[in-house]
Amino acid sequence: MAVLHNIYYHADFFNQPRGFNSRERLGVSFNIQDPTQRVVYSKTRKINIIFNFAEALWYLSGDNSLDYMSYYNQRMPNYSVDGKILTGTAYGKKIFHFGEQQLDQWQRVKKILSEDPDSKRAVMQIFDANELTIADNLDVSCTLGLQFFIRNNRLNMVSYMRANDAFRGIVSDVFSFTMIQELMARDLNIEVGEYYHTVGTMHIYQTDDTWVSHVLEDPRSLNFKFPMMPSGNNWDMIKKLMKYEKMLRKNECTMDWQSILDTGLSPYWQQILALFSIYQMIYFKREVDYVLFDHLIPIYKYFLTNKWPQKLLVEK
Ligand code: 5HM
Repeated sequence: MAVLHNIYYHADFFNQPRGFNSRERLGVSFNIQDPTQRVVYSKTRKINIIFNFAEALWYLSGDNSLDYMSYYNQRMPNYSVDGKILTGTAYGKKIFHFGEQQLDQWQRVKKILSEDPDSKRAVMQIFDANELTIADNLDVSCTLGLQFFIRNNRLNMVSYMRANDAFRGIVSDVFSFTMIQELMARDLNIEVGEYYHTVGTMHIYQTDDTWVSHVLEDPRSLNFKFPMMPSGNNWDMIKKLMKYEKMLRKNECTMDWQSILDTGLSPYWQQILALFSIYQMIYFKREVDYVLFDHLIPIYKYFLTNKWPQKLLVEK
């Protein structure tokens, strides 16, 4: 919210990159002391917590398919040239299968930090120079890379972006990047440190101006604690969650609370699966299973009722 305020009221430039009117500041950075607390609580800037988890999971899957993301966001096909894959935005593909050699940068970073905890080489490169050689590329990575630092025995992370939308993109980018940071910290068995966000151009599109001014006037009163990922290696849980997420998305199964308990996922990951199951009901326009909804932790109930009041604020 502070960044949004800063760009909206103190922009240095008003311009039209690719024809879109916007206001911007250059060389913007901020840090978040506790990156496990990665969400914005605003009645007017409603976050879609299900999209946020889905996008983070999509990155962790290393996948670049459009059908995954367009299930969670109908605007996604606008960014795909061939209607099948996403190129720039598919950060997971870059992290886990970079370039022709299909480099697994996740394992590389872990290895570098295990061998030299003070290293300043633990970088995951995301932007690829080839992206700019494609004429009229609809989807050029906005993120250049992520860098990890173990300092005082905690895992800090810096993200580098060429461009970030201070109203829209920032919300999901901070969410996914700090999830990546938290998961890497769990992998390395150390505490999460600080998160640093650094951006070439931070901007707001003129078409969002009215909405942005409402959001900035809106007092924030709520303050939940965002749940923390369990300690230890979470990859078995994540792989299992991905399997069920895919079945729900393809409409190959439905899941009530008991079937979610039966998966053997730990409570943190069960909650996320419950969110995906509720999203399936919303997407396929089925009645919401309120027994399942009731098992969600209060923070997730809050996000869902704020985002989909017509669906979720009905008499039971
Ligand atoms: O013209 P350009 O390629 O920079 O347009 C992409 C727009 O999406 C920019 O406003 C950029 O800031 C925003 N964006 C973002 O904020 C895009 C992505 C996808 O890589 C992202 N965050 N993750």
